[in-house]
Order: sequence, then C-alpha cells, then structure tokens
Amino acid sequence: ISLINQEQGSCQWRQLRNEVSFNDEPLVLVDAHDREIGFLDKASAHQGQGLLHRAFSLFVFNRRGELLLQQRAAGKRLWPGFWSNTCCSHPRRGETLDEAVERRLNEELSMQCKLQFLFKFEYQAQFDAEGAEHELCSVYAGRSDEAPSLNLNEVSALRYISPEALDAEMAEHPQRFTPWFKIEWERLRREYTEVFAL
Ligand code: DMA
Ligand code: MN
Repeated sequence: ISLINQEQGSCQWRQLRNEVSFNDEPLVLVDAHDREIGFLDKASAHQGQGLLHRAFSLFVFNRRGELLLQQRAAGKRLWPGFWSNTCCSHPRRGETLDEAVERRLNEELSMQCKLQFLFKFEYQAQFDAEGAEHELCSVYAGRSDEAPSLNLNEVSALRYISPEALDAEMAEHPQRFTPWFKIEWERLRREYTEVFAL
C-alpha cells in the first residue's frame, strides 16, 4: 500500500492503492423477488444487457448534512469518471449484504459507518454495446464525520455536496452522474425526507 498526501483545497484526503476488484468475483444472481437463483463471475454478470444480480448503494452524509460523492476511477469497466453516491458494489457468494456493505466502505474509502437500510429496487442501465448494469439494488444511508481516504484503484476524487447543490447540478449536468445514483437520489429526496433532517 502506498500512501500519499494530497492537498485538495482545504481538505486533505489520505490516498492509497489497493487491489480490491476482481473480474472473477462470484456474484449472486437473483429473481425479481430477490431469491437466489445462482452465482456468476462479475465480468459475465455485466456482459451484454447484464443478468440480474444483487447489489448495494450507500449514501454517507456528514453532520452538516452534505453527501459524500465519489468520482469513479478511470479504470472501472462501467461508468469510469462518472460522479456517483458514496460507495457501490455487490455482495459475493456466501456474503450477506451487511457484510459486503461494511467490507466495501472500508476497501474504497477506509470508513466505518452505521448504515440504515432504506429500500431495494430493480433497474437496468446500458453502458455500451458490451456492458450493462442489471441489479436488484439495496440502498442504505448513514452519517459520519470520519475523514475518508481514497483507494485510487476505485475512486479518483471525493467531494461533499449539499442536497440543494446536488439537485441543481444533477438537473444542469445529468450526464456527469451514474444512472442508478440519479434514480436513487430522486427517490431519497421525494420519500426519505428524514434522511435530510439534521
Ligand atoms: C456496482 O458498483 C453496484 C452498483 C449499485 C452500480 P461498482 O461498479 O462500483 O462495483 P465494484 O466496485 O464492485 O466494481
Ligand atoms: Mn452490478
């Protein structure tokens, strides 16, 4: 692990490089009711139009009510360089969602945060001719003032943004953001107002 300190305005993010993504990770294929129907390596599960698999999406806010956004690393197969919610990934075969959520937040951002399950939804989004997301995605939210680090293999930048500023930027520049994040954000804003109460 190499550690570098970088100045970003007044914020200092600790950076590291850890290999934590693998094409042969065994993901969990599910039906629309979240019943497990099999297992498939990550690369194949995202091939073509994608096969429905279990996933999660995390929203971590600080005490000021700002959301921690991540910009996906340039080397990601799907949506590289796009801005997205705090952290996303998949449980692997034999792993619960809770275990996967805790693992991934630590692998990508070196954070620990108590998270609350909000909702689960299915979506399909095509990235290019060869790859897509097709997920049954569980969405969680939490609050932490712990300083994140960036795992540069996964995340190329981080920033905090207020909900109002994000609403405006998403409306003006929708192409900057991942498709699942836009769906989830809209639902959070509409149905989960308690998440935004300080
Ligand atoms: C996959 O995220 C999960 C969602 C909700 C899109 P990802 O592409 O960041 O997964 P990983 O970090 O495991 O490659
Ligand atoms: Mn996926």
